Amino acid sequence: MKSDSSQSANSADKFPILTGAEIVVQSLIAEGVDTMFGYPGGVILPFFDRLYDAPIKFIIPRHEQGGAHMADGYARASGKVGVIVTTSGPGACNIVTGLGTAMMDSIPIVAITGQVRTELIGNDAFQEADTTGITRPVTKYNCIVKDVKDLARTIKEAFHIASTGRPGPVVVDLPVDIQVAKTNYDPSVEMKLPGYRLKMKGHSRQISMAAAAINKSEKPVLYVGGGIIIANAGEELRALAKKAHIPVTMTLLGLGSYDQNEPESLDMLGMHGTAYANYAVHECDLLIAVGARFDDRVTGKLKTFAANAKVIHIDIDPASIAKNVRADIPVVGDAKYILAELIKEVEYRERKDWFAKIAQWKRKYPLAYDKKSTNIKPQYVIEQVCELTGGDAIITTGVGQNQMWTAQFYRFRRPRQFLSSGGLGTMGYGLPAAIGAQIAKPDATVVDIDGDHSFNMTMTELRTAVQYELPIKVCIINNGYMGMVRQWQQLFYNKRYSKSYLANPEYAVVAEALGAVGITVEKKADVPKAIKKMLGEKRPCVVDFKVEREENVWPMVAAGKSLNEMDGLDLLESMA
Ligand SMILES: Cc1ncc(C[n+]2csc(CCOP(=O)(O)OP(=O)(O)O)c2C)c(N)n1
Ligand SMILES: [Mg+2]
Repeated sequence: MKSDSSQSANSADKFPILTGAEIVVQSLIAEGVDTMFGYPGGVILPFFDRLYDAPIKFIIPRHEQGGAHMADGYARASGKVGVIVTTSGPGACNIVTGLGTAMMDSIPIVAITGQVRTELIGNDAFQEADTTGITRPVTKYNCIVKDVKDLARTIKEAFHIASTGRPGPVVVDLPVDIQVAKTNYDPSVEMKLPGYRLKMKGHSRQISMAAAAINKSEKPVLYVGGGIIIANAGEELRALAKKAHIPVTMTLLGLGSYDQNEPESLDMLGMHGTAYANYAVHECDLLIAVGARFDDRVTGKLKTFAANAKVIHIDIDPASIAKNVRADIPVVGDAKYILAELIKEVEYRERKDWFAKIAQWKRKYPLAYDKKSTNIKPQYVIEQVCELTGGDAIITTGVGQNQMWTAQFYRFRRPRQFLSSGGLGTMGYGLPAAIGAQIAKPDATVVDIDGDHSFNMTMTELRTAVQYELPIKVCIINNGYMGMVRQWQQLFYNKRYSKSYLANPEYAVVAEALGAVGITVEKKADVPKAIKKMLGEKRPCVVDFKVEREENVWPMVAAGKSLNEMDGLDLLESMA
């Protein structure tokens, strides 16, 4: 017997005998789960039967992928673990994209997938899929439960692994016979994870070395990622930047970790980052990376990335350190703790020349677009959404130009405000993620700023928002193109717009048919009015903005170029 061998028959007696399905329900309640997402099917029915009267809110998406993104949006907005349940085979396969999205962005999700009877596994049984095999590369951890006695412990471990260290998705594959088998349920069962060790505190000598380097630096930059948000270290980041007087640039996933209205903010860096962030990183003498992983969309050409800088790399995941860029001072541990320690040892420096130089870049190359145009500029729509929501909404996005413009033109103030698929770049993420976020934060204004083609991928979930009376808003930046693909084809494929166009439906009509409010905006003058109407709606509301079709995102560091080799700067300068 693998588990519970330490318990005598007598001590086991004091625990109630439950079915596997009941044990899962009890374990979820014990983990504090009050909301879950999922879709039923044959081999998960014993579990669904126990959910019939369980005190857990249950949201049924229209497609399991949508459910996985909802769990992800719920997790990002709340900081809690998102839970998704599916049946075997097609149900489990449908969440692979959602798991990959969460994996790349370090989002805690527990997926419970039904599986065929243990005796049938490997037989090509009806709706059998090798779920653990298929999901291994897109999960932090996965397993199949083959003995009901292991079940309570496995669920506990799943939540622990998903939510600690560098978080990520975990799949627990649950054969139908295990769901009906019975055993004693011990809620205090201990986890058995001897190989899973967390390093939270960081080495104190490394921290002191980092502080000394900061105190000595003339031209430091804080380069921060999603790790700050995951670690709930926003306040510590602010305190460090203020106390030591250091400019801060954020990755796409880091947006919200530092208030962009503060003078230290350099906004986003990287391929479509600001010129002032990219120049600052290129010229800095000390790069302090926190909870960021030097993704290629951030670094551009590795050889020349922050080439003259000493690099401090603070991350909870030792595998991320020095993976892409050398780390002169690595510090492994939790960002919240390490920043709190760093703050104690850093000193204020004026760094007059450095801040003056940055101010000059900010003046010369602000994010800009043609404000005089009579067409609806996508950037204008996003600026207006920002203004009319007071910069306070929770924003989700699709992938492509819409996502980059949102990152550029919405000014984020706090963690967990911007939810976007960064690592995997999953089109179709925006709408279901908004649904998950609205469920996590019922009182918040949640706006999905989406691309037309991204929206096309999961728009069926609009009906889910209608059914659960979630007042989410969707702003479709409708350029009629897979805009980012078209931009690359324009710039790098001689304007051969090969297969980057699809005929779209009238989204307002689709929205109305699904029970939501639909608005179409074709004139620039109608943009603010439409946004105000949208914000006042109690039902889900879709606004279809027919924007300038061939607008591009600038600046741009073409793939493989250095951060200081940005295209589009002359344009920004002329519109500044
Ligand atoms: C699921 C998926 N398939 C393909 C891509 C590749 N891709 C990246 S951006 C993009 C176009 C997105 O079009 P749209 O949603 O209309 O956004 P826009 O760039 O026009 O704002 C495509 C096809 C992707 N990121 N995700
Ligand atoms: Mg588009």
